Amino acid sequence: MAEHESLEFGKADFVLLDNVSLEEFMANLKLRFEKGRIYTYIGEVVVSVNPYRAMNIYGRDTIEQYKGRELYERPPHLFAIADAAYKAMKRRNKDTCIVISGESGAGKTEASKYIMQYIAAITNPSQRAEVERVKNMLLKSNCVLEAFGNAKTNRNDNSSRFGKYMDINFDFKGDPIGGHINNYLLEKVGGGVFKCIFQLVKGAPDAQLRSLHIQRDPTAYTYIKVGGQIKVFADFKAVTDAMKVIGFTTEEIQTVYKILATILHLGNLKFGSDGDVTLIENSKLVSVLGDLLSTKDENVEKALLYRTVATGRDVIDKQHTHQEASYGRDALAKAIYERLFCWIVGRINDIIEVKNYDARVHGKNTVIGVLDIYGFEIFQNNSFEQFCINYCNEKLQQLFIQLVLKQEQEEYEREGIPWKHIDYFNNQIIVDLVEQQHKGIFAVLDEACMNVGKVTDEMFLQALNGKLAKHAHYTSRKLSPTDKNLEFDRDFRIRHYAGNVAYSVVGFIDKNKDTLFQDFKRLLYNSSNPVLKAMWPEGKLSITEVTKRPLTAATLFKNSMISLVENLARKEPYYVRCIKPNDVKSPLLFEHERCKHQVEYLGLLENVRVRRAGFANRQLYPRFLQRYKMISEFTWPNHDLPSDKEAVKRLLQGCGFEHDVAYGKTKVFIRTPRTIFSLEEQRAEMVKRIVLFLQKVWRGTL
Ligand code: AOV
Ligand code: MG
Repeated sequence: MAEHESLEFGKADFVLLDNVSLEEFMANLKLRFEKGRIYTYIGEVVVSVNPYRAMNIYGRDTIEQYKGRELYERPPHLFAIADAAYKAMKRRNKDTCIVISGESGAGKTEASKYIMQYIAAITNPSQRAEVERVKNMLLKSNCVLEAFGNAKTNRNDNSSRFGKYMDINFDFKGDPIGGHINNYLLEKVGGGVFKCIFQLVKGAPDAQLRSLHIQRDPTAYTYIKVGGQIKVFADFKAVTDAMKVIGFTTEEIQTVYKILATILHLGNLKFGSDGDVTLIENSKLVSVLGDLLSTKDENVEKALLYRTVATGRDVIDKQHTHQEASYGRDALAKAIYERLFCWIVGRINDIIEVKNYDARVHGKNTVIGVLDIYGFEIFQNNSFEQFCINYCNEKLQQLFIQLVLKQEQEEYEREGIPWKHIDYFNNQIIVDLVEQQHKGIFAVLDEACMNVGKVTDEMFLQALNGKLAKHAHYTSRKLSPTDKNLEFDRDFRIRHYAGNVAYSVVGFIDKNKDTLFQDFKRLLYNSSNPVLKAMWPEGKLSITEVTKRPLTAATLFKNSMISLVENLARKEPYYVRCIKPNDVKSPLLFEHERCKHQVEYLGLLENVRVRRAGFANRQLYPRFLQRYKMISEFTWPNHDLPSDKEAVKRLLQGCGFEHDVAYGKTKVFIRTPRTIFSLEEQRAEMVKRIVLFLQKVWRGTL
């Protein structure tokens, strides 16, 4: 425990609670929040409560306090976790990752920024110019991603609408040399609500707005109204400058803003009809779009009103109905925003990826990954997006179980260490329910989407009911007609590890399919703007050449989650669990029920139990000796005991740590981190003495 923190602030580590009960846990969490102690440990996990006020705990002086220190030497802090992940990487050559989870508005993105700032501050002591450049680009890329990926929602004024995993690569000196970003599921909301749109309309210079045919009045745009209250978050100029620093060309930056303008204009397009003919009412906008997209006006008009269909050997232009045209327009706006975002991430990756690093010369390049991803979402109305997000959280929980709970228990069993079995809920069954081949929910959905236009959301629900009727974690109104919590016929319900969530099937099929007419893809591909053209390579294909169905949103998401989890599983994980204290962004209010619910679904209590039953540290006997043999006369320089295990026993007895350790078949297990710190200190002391001694020998003064 962090020793110099007085108990009036509560227990700095939940492991130290007198009784592990939900009541005590909550009391400690509340006490600490009220005393302004927003961080608390569970062993090496940081539990964080959003303070909703500026805290004076992230400055240079605080960074200095945590730099190079062991976790337990200072009060709980994100910096301590960042330092632990960094040290593990540097000392032991391990790839590490920091997984930040929690619900919307709980403080994940802020935490990830502080962690990045900390890492930036403690690296590159020799101020190498190249490393400074890389660091600056990594920080700037955050600014750009926030502008394009964050939006105001009713839960969070600065809500990340995409999950982000960022790898930072380090060289053998432990300095950043590059990075890579993965983004997950940008919600298809059309772009109108994203920060960058407001920044453009409110902050761009007059001349630029004129060239984009945009008025300074946000209320003039249909799509913006969707976003509700308008508030400018950050500066248009700051984001544009950040793009320049990262290395976007002028042409690229201009194209980015042209695309945003295109989206705004699309929203204002109105369709009308004249008899059987669908037409565009405000046809002036067509030439604006033609200008922005660098293509002929008639191409724009045609793509908006017709689609090319192949009937047998013939190819014909089929006119959209009024409704189809509106649908196509909205799908286009969403698709180009999504594509723009992915393109921006891709461009940043091109620029920040590690180049010219020769592992044979410099040794392995190691990685710290930071995952900032949406936590569990349970809304009034839950749709496809919530379904994906909650599936993602099931996957992360499964990883957590594997790494922390299961692995621990299995290792103790293997090593023959007495172990009190901890009961925990293994959520693999829910993961399977969603992702299993052929009978999982995603598979059923994909199958429904194969039959374009023929299968409705309701039919999809029927198919689910048919396949999953017996599944313990699945139900629906049809299957449980008397269940009062299932209000609507169109709902199905999953019993997640975090609680029950009812999802409305409305929109599932649509959101899962690639709904963009091929005509739009061709339109964009045929633009004479090379940047835009490069974003839409599949527009190259003509209607008769389009044979392969693009992967569905569900499949893409599933694949990206599976590879994310595989990637994380190869790394040594550190966790930050964020809690949102109330729904009104108040710095004073600790809403007991809201917090309790989060503590439960984050599995924090189970985490404490395992931690208390477990051991903080374990090492193979030979490894242990190699590191600490100099602190005991029995083992230095070599021991003559029958085995390394015996030698380690003798060493630890000598130090008086007998009570704090257990001896497994191949490894020694150490219960509290303090024992390790003490061993480290003694070792450092001995190493210093040995070096002095050798220096004297060499100098001949001994
Ligand atoms: P999120 O990332 O977890 O939500 P944020 O990190 O954006 O949440 O935090 C929401 C807001 O809470 C911020 O804009 C700050 O006003 C405040 N806040 C969070 N952490 C701190 C802190 N350490 N100190 C001061 N204020 C803080 V979402 O992206 O919606 O899931 O999709
Ligand atoms: Mg966020």
